[in-house]
Parts: sequence; structure tokens; C-alpha cells
Amino acid sequence: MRFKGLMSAVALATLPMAMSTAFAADAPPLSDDERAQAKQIYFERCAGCHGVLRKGATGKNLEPHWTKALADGTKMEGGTLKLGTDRLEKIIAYGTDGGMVNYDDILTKEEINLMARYIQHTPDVPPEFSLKDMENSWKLIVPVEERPKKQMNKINLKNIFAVTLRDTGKLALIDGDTKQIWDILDTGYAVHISRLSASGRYVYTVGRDGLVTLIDMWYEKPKTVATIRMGSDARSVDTSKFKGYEDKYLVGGTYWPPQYSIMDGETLKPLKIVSTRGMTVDGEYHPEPRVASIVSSHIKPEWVINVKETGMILLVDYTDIENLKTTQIDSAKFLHDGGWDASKRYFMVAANASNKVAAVDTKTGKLAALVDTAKIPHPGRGANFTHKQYGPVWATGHLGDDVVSLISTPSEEKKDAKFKEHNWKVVEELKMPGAGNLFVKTHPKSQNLWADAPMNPEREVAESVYVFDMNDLSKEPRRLDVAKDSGLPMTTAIRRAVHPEYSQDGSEVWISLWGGKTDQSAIVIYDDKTLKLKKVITDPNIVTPTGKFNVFNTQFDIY
Ligand code: DHE
Repeated sequence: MRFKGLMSAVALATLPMAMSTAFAADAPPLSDDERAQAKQIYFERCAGCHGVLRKGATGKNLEPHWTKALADGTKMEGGTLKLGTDRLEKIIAYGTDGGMVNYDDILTKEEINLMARYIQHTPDVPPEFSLKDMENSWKLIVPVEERPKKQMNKINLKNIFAVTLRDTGKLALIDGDTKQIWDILDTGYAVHISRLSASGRYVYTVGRDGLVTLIDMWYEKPKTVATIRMGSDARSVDTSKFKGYEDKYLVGGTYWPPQYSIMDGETLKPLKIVSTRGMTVDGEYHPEPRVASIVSSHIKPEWVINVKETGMILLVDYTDIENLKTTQIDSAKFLHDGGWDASKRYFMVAANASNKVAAVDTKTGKLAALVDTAKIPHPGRGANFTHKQYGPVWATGHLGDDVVSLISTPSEEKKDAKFKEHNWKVVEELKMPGAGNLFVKTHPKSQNLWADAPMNPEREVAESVYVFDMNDLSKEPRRLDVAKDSGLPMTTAIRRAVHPEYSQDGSEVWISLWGGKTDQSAIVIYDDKTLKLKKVITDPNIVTPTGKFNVFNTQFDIY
């Protein structure tokens, strides 16, 4: 199952226009206007999974050597199937068993035909993005010395939720104590994630368009104090969090160009760019190894940077960025998202299209394990709890399978030596009502494990969340119908229940009900103990909410 990417004309306006093109003469004809339109649709809907160069990652390779039918209409050459326009149209419209979702409800027939023709041509290559380009885009709106010296508001910042309003290019900051919207700020287009400074004062957000926004929460109202563009397509950021380096640096990863950038943590001044192009774990050169998840180590002054296409996990030592030391760990291709185990020593990252989870030991700087899992693991940051039989486990859901996998992780404590034999094994698979999970979540104070299923094709499943009782995992999960509980009238399109996030004290779980851009969406809040509905936030400004990041839990990696 793949995501239906979405980007607006706003984002497209920010995409570099001077793309080099080398169109195949023997591919189906395209006018200049059609080519421009197809290029836009490709970036909006397809590039996230298939890659700008169409080499394939979560999605299949879409290069002309197999998308393009031969001029005489022949569909096979040397044992290779040539797809051609008719077959491509069907795949785009109806999806495949391999995980491609249907686009017949998003694109018109004409657009589907256009895309089927476009992807038989050689891919467009966007320009590179240099340190100079970053410098030119950098806006230091308020220098550090002019910012407040103390918190100027009475808000409990630890319980603020930074909520992505995906299709509006905005971020809502919602007060978790009062459930009031504190403010809504402009950000990059389709903000992907927000992360917190080590101090808990600043929110860093990154848009799909590569724009990083630094928001200071010490003002009376939150204020954007700096912005910078890192490239034309991005998904991840984190700060330096190790003692002595707190917020000194910010690192951001881009999908295009494939590289990571180091910036000053308080001003976003660009300092260094490092390309991730190179060899895959299979020893093949890859021109587009995109930077997926990034986290800051708890036990060393290092970032863990996961490079999708090559399957390389980089441990980047930030103590001396002019003489950068990097440990490169081979894992498995198609690294995506991940989170810490309970001890915060091991980083668990999904190699999603390889159906594996890699565990990195950040103490020894080595790969601890490569665990085979069910199809397309997608943990978000995962969830940690102590399993009665197997000790500490880290959970991941799956986009491509109807289970939540529990992977046993090592315990540092001697008394738990009995669990050792289970380390790095999938010890249990909890049954979900179908595939299409994106995020799981729990909290140290909770006995519940929450799992969504927003990419499931069934409305009933996609609009609900499922809650497992960790005291008795043999019980079926309790289904909470988020769409119904929101009290909003039913819409034609499915409103997906996505991304459970705990409040600071672990007593509430917030779920986004992600409707279309013109539908009223909601944030639906449940009491974690009773699973009763507590509050629905349905302000007209809450448009297409997806990820939510509780300040305290994000700052301290609590999940
Ligand atoms: Fe995400 C995390 C990439 C589509 C919501 N997403 C991530 C991370 C990556 C990623 C690499 C890890 C960042 C980190 O931890 O540093 N996401 C991608 C894609 O490439 C993909 C498949 C397609 C695309 O074009 O972007 C994609 N993601 C989506 C969505 O459609 C989601 C559901 C809605 C949205 O807002 O775009 C979505 N992704 C999220 C969220 C997180 C995330 C909420 C953070 C989870 C967390 O709890 O940390």
C-alpha cells in the first residue's frame, strides 16, 4: 500500500523549474503543456514513493526500460514485460496487489492517460541545491539576542501539541491543558514532521518543499524566528541533543537533492551539506539515496541518519563539523521511519520495502540485528512496553499486512536475563482487522497500545483506531470509531483516523480525523484509561490534520 502524495500549486511554485529533460523520441507523444502538467502531478502524487529519478523505493521502478512499450506495440523483449499505455493506465487507475493504491478517485481519466504516457519518457532531473542556495533562502527574522530572555506566556509548554495541517502549509499549536488553539502559523508546504529543541522552547518543522521553520514558544504568542530552505523535497529534522551540544546544531535530510544539511540550531544559518549519493548495500551505485528518518543519539554526540535507497545508516559525530566523522553501517535497502527502544540505546528503523527492521546499537556503533517482519513495516516512532512473557518489546504496525509486530529488545537489567533468548525476534504478531496501519503508540503510564489503519481501503477500518490491552494481548483490540465519535456528518470521501499521540501525563490520546481539504476535519481526544471520548476539536481552521507532536513526549522521545 502506498501513500497518495499531495502537494499544491504553492509547493510547485517553489520547485526548481530549470529541470533537465531528455525525452524519449519513441515514447508516446506529449505536448509541452502536457509535459508541464504531468511533471507537476508526478511531483505531487508519485515522487514520494517512486523517487524523482523513478528508480523505485516503496513504489516500483518506473523507468522507461520497462514502462515503455516498443514502437511496434510489442510487449515483451528479452523476457522483460514492457507495460505500455493501456496497462499503465489500469495500474494507475485501479492499483495493484503489490501495494499501489488506486488513483481513479483522485485523477481524471485524462490525467491517468497523461501519466501513463509521461512515465514512458526519461525522468526529469531537478537541479542540485548548494550551500549558497541555502544561504540565499535563509531568513533570520529575529536574532537570538532580540528574543525573550524568559517565557513570556503562562502556557504549559510541555503539553502543547504541534499539529500538522497538511494541505494548508500551516502548523497549529494547541494547548493540551485547555484544548484551545494557541496559534496557527505558516510553514513549509505539507509540513511533514515537527521536532523539539533539547530545551523544549523551540519547535522545528519541515515541509515537503524543504522549508524549515523555527518557532519560538517563549513569546506571548508563538513566533517564527527563522526559516531556511534545504532543497526541494524533505521529510526530516532533529537538533543536537547531547550534553554540552544542546541545540547547537540542527540537521535536516532531503529527498531531493539526496543530502543532509547541518545548520546552526538557534538561527538556522547553513553550515555544511553532505551528499548521500553512493553505493547501496548490494554494491550498486545509486544516484538518489534519499534521507529518511533522523534522530539525535542519547548517549553520544551523534545523529542517526537513515539513507533510504542505499540502506546505509550513518552515525554522524557532530563534535567537529569541519572534520566530520561518520560511521557507516550497512543494513537493508529502503530505510524509512523508526524510533528508540525502551533503553534508548538501540534505534529501530524500518527498511520498509525490504520487510525488515534494522536495530542500530548507538553505544557500539554497530548493527545489532536485522529482523525479518511482515510486509512493509511502518512504525512511526514505534511503541515500547514490557511484555509479560518476553520482557521489553518494541512494536511496529505494517502498511502491507494485518498485524502489529512485537520485537523483543534487550534489557540492561540482570534480572531480565531470562528474556535474552528472545532478543531481536518477532515474538508476537497482534491481529489487526486489515492492512494499512501507519502509526502505533503507547506511554510508560499506560496499559494500552493504540494502532491506526488509515490506509486500509475499508471505510470502517480507516476511520477507526484499535486499542490493545497490554495486560491481555489475547483479547481482540477494542475498535473506536473516530469518525462517528467526532459527531461530524458523514462525507463521501473517507476521513482517515491517523497518528495517535499521548498528552504529557499519558492520560489522553489525541487522534487526527483527516478529511479532505474542503471537509471539516477534527482532532478527537480519548481518555486512555476508560477509552471514553473526552473532547472533539473541530475548529474550521483545523484543515487536514495529520501528525501531532506533544512537546514533552517528543522532546524526551517518550513512546
Ligand atoms: Fe511520512 C514520518 C516519509 C507519507 C505522516 N514520513 C516520516 C518519516 C519519513 C516519512 C522519512 C520519518 C521522519 C523522521 O522521523 O525523521 N511519508 C514519507 C514518505 O516518503 C511518504 C510515504 C510519501 C510522501 O510523499 O511524503 C509519506 N507521511 C505520509 C503521509 O501521507 C502522512 C500519513 C500524512 C502527512 O502528513 O503527510 C505522513 N510521516 C507522517 C508523520 C510522521 C512521518 C505524522 C511522523 C511520525 C512520528 O510520530 O514521528
